[in-house]
Amino acid sequence: MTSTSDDLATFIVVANRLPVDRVVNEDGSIDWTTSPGGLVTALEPVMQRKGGAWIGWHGAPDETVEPFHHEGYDIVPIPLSAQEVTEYYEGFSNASLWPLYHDCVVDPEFHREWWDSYRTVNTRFAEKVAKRAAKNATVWVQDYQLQLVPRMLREARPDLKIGFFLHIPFPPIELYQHIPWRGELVDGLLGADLIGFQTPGAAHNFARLAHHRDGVTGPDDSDDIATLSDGRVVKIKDFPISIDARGFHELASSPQVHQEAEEMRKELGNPSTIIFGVDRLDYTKGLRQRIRAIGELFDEGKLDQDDCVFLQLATPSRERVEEYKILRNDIDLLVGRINSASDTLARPRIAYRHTSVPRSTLAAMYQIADIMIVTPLRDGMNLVAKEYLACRDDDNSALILSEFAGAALELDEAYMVNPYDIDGMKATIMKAINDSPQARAQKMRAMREQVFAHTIDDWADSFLTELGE
Ligand code: ADQ
Repeated sequence: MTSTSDDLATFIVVANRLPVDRVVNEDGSIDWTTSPGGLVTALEPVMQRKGGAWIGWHGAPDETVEPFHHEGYDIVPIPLSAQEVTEYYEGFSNASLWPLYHDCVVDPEFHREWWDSYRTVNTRFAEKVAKRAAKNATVWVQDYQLQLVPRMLREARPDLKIGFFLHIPFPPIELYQHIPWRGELVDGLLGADLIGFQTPGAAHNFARLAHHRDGVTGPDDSDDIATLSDGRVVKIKDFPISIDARGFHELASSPQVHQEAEEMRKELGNPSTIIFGVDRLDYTKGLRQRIRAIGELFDEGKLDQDDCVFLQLATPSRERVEEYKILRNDIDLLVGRINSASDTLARPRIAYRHTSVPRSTLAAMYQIADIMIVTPLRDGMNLVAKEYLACRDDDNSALILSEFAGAALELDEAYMVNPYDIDGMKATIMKAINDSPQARAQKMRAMREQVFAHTIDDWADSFLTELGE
């Protein structure tokens, strides 16, 4: 591990979490491995290509970790106290902002001490970046946990080029106005030179809000530029995120993954149809509705359990936040109830695993998935849908996708569902299973083309070019 504590960087990514998890080996030595999750999957290849520094929390409360070098770039850990994890991270970020930005699919809670903690932690991040950034460096701030950082940084270091990208949706103004500290959050973002969103709708929602701030002119419908009272210009635009499509495809094509897929299919009893879902265990992902719909199809005999299995993988997520505990229990109960209604001992209707898996195992699961089901109630983008397409070679497969995922705009050939409409979802699942091979193939080809034509590198390049990197 090389210390990099004095190095200045010309390119910096700032995110709540570092892209690495600490692993303590049996002999007590420490290794850092790449952590799972959408944001890391998206940005790791960019960092490996560009170098520089990634500033973020290392995941252990009340601990200070020295900076180190990893896979071609510097890792700069920011400490958080246990109380800050509770208030800034689990509280304001994940129990206030996260539900509100996802259309209030559960009620957001607001507490003044959570907000104070959010501000304190954002200040710490901004101070660290201000220290590590070389003159005129480019700083790319990520996501909803750090919305105050652009403005704080602008005040400390006007020489920097500052970009901000929001990975989750941005809600309509009518919901946003509920936040007691809404003005400060918007001003925080307006400290950036460029603010990126997943979809034009999200960019438009933010632009409408910005327009209402004192001294801000524009943007109007024909314009994505806000001009502040000091004459500074802020660009507001959509940059739909994507994946390393070729990387996923190569992985999925390897003999090891093929073999793992074959063994998995056998373990599941060689059914003729495998329906597959994989998500962080999050209430925005629509798991309750999806499982209910598939359970009913089994009950009604439309899906035959001698011939069909639903494989659902859920990654543990935010396990100390109340709504996530409730969700975990609900899903356990729901799956248990559906499986216990089975009239055979042979195999369950739903093979459910609450775990994270290596990327190669995930690629094998994409390989055996005849039907991929992605049904969030609201999602910024959704990388799983794109990963599935990149991993498939044969066209005899189908993607079922929620119209409320950002990805639905680009993947409009998918079997589209409204996840709140259980009957509609059931009908679409049956259509995806029973459609002609030609109809399925035509859809798969069109969507695969889209995913290979707009990769993660294109996303990063277009954002950074717009920022003037
Ligand atoms: P997430 O909400 O985490 O991302 P998503 O875009 O689907 O959602 O990304 C999840 C990532 O985690 C995928 O790369 C997937 O392969 C991986 N993953 C999921 N379950 C796993 C498991 N059990 N084991 C291993 N890996 C697993 C947030 C936003 C999204 C946005 C991304 C990127 O909520 O809307 O698409 O950021 O901007």
